[in-house]
Amino acid sequence: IGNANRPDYDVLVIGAGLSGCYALHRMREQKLKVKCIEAGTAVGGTWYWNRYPGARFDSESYSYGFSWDESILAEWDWTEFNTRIKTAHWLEEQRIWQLTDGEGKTYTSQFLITAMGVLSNPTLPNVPGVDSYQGEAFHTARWPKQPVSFEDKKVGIIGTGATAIQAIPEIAKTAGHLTVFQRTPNWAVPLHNGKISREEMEGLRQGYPQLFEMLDKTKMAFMHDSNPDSIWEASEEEREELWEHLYAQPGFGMWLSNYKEIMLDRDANKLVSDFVAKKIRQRVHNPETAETLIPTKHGFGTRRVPMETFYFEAYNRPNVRLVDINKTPIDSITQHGVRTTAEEHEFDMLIYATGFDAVTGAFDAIEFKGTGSGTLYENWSEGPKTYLGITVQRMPNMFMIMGPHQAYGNIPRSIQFAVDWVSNCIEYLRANNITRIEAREEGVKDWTEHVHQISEGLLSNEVDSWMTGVNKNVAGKQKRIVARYNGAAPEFRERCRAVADRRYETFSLS
Ligand code: NA7
Repeated sequence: IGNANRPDYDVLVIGAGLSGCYALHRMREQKLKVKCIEAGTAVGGTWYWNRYPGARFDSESYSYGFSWDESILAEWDWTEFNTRIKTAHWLEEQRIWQLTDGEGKTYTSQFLITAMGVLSNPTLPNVPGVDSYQGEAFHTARWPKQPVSFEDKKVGIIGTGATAIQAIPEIAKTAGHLTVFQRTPNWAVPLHNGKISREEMEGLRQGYPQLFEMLDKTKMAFMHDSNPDSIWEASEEEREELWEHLYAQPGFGMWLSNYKEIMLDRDANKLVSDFVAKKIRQRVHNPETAETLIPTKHGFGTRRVPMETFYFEAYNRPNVRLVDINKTPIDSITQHGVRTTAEEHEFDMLIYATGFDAVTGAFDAIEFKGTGSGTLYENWSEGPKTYLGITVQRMPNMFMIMGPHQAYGNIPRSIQFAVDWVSNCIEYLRANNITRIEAREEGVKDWTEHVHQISEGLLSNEVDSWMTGVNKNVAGKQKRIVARYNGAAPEFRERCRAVADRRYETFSLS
């Protein structure tokens, strides 16, 4: 452990996605000795791993970004990649973090920043035989770098979440045949993305300051703000008019700018769900297929709304077939394809769009040990407990970027705030010779209660999805939790800023 208990680094950052890159940039600005460790062979995180056909932002690209200078990315030499951290242990006596990678190499630092992403641990379906399939097989989040051809191939895809909904129309364009295995249909609405002309781009460039200022004020940090209007004060015509308008908007408008009751009131939610169901029926020619694509067990917006580009029209193609695996469940994956209770499907290629062990999954994959007994995994067995979504009791000097209980929404905007907050905190600690910071028990209790309290009444709490921490493929992830901060992003930021303004006195500092 270096000389005289001096750690190798001031700061270690796990992950070189958007969070890690910005954290690295900020730490270097502060002249700290920092190392960023990444499991992939290049930077990018989510955007490095998810290179499946059709992968794109589900929002206005120009709003989904950082507002700091990106020149760092052009000049920095990335060397230490392909390294997956296995353990992270706090050594109390020396006040340092010691990390070990898959090869047994250790790294030490005074501070640890986790920048591991919200959706970074892909999961395969828990059906027998996944290993026995002999054809080409890919998880969408582990898509190969070399081009993949679907030409004349019989392709199967399992899953109909946001990823599959982007990929299916693209794959269907060239595949010989595509079979989609659907367990839960989703309430997808049109993305309406299009090319940005030179003139438009010029206008956007001029307007960046105003754009970022506006994004700082909206509830989820997107361009679509919440709508104060009540559905019960609107006539049927007015409702239809608003919904037609939102359905024709790019981005998350239909979800985020809808009537204020739709995420809380079952009757209100039913009305908007009926509207979206009507659209699906209009767009899908085969009435039976249309009904199979309409969710019946959860209402519109109660899961992350997938944004689609001619997704429903893909089912009008003669080369696309939808299989409802509620009716005919998957028995097993075989050498040649997928066996359901009704038939054996043979494929040249099998695609798993089966999602992630989200939010806490990246933490579970590393043995985090702080002070006291037990690992972080054990201490979060009943759901995460955090202070501000950034720190954890008994994990001194550790900061989480996009950890549980943080405001997500427009993720790059949220990352930028969290990294700035953490950087400012580290700067303050160093300037004041504080070598140890830890969340206090009461702080964690109050924050966790606050996070639970602001989530009360949301219809999304009653639905299984990654947003409620459920992944049926992962042992111990069957129970719903409050995984993220469900309040408004400006309120989240205000609460974090207040703690900084009070010189972090709500932490224990020494
Ligand atoms: P999601 O949204 O978690 O979707 C995963 C899909 O895979 C979903 O349709 C699942 O059905 C399905 N799935 C998972 N396991 C199985 C098994 N065992 N059998 C059949 N079907 C299965 O992940 P995505 O990658 O699409 O999107 C993740 C987020 O990335 C998204 O919300 C955006 O924020 C970006 P289920 O719904 O569980 O019945």
